Amino acid sequence: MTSQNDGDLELGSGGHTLRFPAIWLRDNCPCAQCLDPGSGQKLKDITELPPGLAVSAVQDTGESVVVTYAPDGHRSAFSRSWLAAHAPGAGHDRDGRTEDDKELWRPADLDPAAGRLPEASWPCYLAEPAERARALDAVLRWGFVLLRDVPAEPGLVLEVAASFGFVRETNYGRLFDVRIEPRPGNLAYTSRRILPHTDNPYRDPVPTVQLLHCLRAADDGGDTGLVDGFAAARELRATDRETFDLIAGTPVPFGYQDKGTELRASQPLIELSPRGRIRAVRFNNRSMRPLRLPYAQVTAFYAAYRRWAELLARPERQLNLRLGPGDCLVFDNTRVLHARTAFSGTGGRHLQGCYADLDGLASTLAVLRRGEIP
Ligand code: OGA
Ligand code: NM2
Ligand code: ZN
Ligand code: ZN
Repeated sequence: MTSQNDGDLELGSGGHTLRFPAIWLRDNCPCAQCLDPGSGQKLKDITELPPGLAVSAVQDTGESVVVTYAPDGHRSAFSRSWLAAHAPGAGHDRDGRTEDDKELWRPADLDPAAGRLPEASWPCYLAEPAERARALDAVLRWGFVLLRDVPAEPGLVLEVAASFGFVRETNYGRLFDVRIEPRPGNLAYTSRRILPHTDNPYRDPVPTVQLLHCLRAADDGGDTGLVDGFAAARELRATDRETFDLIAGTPVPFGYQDKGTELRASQPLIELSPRGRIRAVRFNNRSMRPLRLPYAQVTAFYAAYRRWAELLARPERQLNLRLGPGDCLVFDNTRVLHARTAFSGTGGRHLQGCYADLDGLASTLAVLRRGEIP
């Protein structure tokens, strides 16, 4: 059943009524005057559409719905299935990046012994599109995937990044070597313990994907820990709303500098979407800069920061792994925090890392899925 109601279109679909405002229909008109047939891109700017549009007539042929508008008599032919799939409605405007589209976890949920660790073998990943889709889906859903059997050769990490997206080059290079350096410009390049953190909060936008590929492991230590920052943030919201609100509402300055670099960015440690949902975490004590909050707010912020840090550092939140040569971790740097234990100088521990982005990863996954039967 279709009808014109108060200048809008009403369409019966699966037992309920979908309602389409005239301006919405017109902005999405698929005719060749409104949409470039080659690129599918819009030709008309919002200011070129007549104000006060209304649906003046509707012709329903079952498969398609033809709408005529007042005041100019323009006509749009929509397929019924397109209208049903794209109808405006509450909750359909999610971007896939918030807690609403993730599986939040604790280590017990990902027990390797029970085969629940998100992992894939690199040769299978290369050979099988379905395996590639499963691995990339794991990064979006669980926040990481552990790729096994990536040859422990320098530069391979860039091939892994190129398999799903584009390397984000930074001041650290296209790739960076994580190993002990004589004059380290970053604690990464020492054998020290590094607590759970996200990388590069001093950048805006931050790299949303990080890769770490193990070429050589330490004789002792250098174990990896992963923490689901969204799961921790949800717990903070549920148990201590005041702290959560303070953390989500206070921009924190981060910085990094060396001879050729001076980076600064200021963002809250928990970032919310416009709808107030958890969308990103940033956490990196090493690179926090002096807070410039009003005096009266500083002490309260530090108390909240301590509570948030304690929650993130709880052992029961941390998934412990030991990367061996050939293991490559691909993770969501806006969600999953990573840590390493201190390590011995013997063994020549050497990781190579690089950055990339989630939008490219999601695009590669969507294209892979075009081939699948829905
Ligand atoms: C880092 C880091 C991980 C590791 O340097 O930021 O997280 O395992 N390193 O050395
Ligand atoms: N490195 C490993 O974000 C950070 O400063 C963490 C990043 C140096 C590229 C370390
Ligand atoms: Zn049109
Ligand atoms: Zn790091």
